[in-house]
Amino acid sequence: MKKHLELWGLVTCLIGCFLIGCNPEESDNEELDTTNTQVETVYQHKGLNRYEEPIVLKIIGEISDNVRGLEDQFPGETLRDNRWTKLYNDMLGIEIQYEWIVESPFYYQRLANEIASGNLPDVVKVDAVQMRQLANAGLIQDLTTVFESYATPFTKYVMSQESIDPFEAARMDEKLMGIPEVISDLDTMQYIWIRTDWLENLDLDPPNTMEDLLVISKAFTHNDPDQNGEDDTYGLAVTNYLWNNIGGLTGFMAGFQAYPTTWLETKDGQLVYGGIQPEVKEALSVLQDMYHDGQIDSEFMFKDGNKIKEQVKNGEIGMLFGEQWASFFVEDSLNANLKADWQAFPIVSATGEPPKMPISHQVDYFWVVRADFEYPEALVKLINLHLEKNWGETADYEYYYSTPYPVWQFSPVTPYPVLKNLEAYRDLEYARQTGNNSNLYGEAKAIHERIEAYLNEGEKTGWGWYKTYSSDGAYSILDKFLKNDQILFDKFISPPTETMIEMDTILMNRQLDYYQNIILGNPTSEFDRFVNDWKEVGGNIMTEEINNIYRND
Ligand SMILES: [Ca+2]
Repeated sequence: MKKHLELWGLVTCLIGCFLIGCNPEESDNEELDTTNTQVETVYQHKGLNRYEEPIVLKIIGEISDNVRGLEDQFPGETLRDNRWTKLYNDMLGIEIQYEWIVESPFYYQRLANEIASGNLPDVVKVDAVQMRQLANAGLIQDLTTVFESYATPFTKYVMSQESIDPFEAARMDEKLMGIPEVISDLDTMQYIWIRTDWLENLDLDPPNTMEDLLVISKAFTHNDPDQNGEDDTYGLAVTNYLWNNIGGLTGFMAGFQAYPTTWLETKDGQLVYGGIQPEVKEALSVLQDMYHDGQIDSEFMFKDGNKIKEQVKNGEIGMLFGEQWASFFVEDSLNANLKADWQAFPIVSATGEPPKMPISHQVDYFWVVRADFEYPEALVKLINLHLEKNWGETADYEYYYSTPYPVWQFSPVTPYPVLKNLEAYRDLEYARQTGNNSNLYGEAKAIHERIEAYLNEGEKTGWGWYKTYSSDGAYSILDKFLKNDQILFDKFISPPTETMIEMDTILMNRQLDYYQNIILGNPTSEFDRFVNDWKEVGGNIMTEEINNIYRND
């Protein structure tokens, strides 16, 4: 891990030096020379070579309001035809053709139907279960050699930044059956986001322990934290789905050493499921008390993320657990109330031990290639060029990634360096400590400018960036958790086992039902019933399968 971080520093330096080399104040000739040399070196790799005879690559796509917004923003560009498809065509000789594009909510259903009827495009993104089914049916090809020989050093480097090897989840019988879509697992770290103006109104300090947190939750519920004389606030927001990235309970339960969706290693080297461990029962019992006391909305079972967002905006919520981008989730409350303010705080412990945040590996989707597609390396070339043009030596970040409109969403493949946000924070922090901003570039520079606009000109859109990236923002907490070894990584990485494919959804739903009902007031002894249920309905077999894989690795 540490080695990776150091290496990344080197890469950022390379990019920085290159950008300085391109300073428009230098003479045209010099600029041309530098650029040409860079382009030659980078693009000599066969993973970035252009097909002599351009090829067609058929894919499928989904369209959302985000993408439609981009199409409005950039007349002449559409999901089918834009700066990215043009780049892939010009530089690689790959013509992207969408077989179909549907609205996001219908995408996965349509995809499932197409797979069921055997219609596969040349390249497609699927989930782990679909990948296994397609591989078993012989419909997708082994990418082991293709990736090994066509991925550029930069691509390989970026894909090794995860704390685990993301390719492990894509390997079946030693064959690489898909290219994992690597998502940052550290970005899923949870924080306690608290209305600090309410803390001030009630003369309370931020929480250091779970006990403090429970006092705050109670006070936010019963002591009129918004000082409007009405009983109209909740201590803690909880969404109906208990594992949401905002409004979920993963960060709360971690304080009790309860890790309900994580596979944990016992002292004797066995993997056990966190969801059936007794610590969860204790956490649920505390949540039940909070619910009974009115600190959690009596209608939380009907509240999804959007409804919670509305409650936050209306000033009903004083505290929630959420990821680093929760700043952008809560910022609406500032429009409704000029005094409203929020801050991210570290999760707290009920046990006296420093809390550990459980983090699962974020490899949910995989790019696969149809068995009889002639150019499997084309997928790797797209990935190479996407990374290179955004973060590589020849990056053009403000044209291809963020203008500041998120034009990267025009690209059919969107890999990114998983540590980029944390690194941006570290670069910003270094600049703040040294008072020297001249080394900020690309993403860190853009964030710096947004924060400055907020601090100096009161530009509201900079507030969220400030709360996430400032010296006491969310990433400062992540940085400390990493340094203090307070991250607990999920031990299960492999593709889903046979029983998992069959039973995982059923077991997860059952777990959610039991947990919700206990919070709503069912006796906590129901937890023991759940544990037996879980074991009998497939959990025991699943645990056995997982331990077999774990032992063999
Ligand atoms: Ca009130």
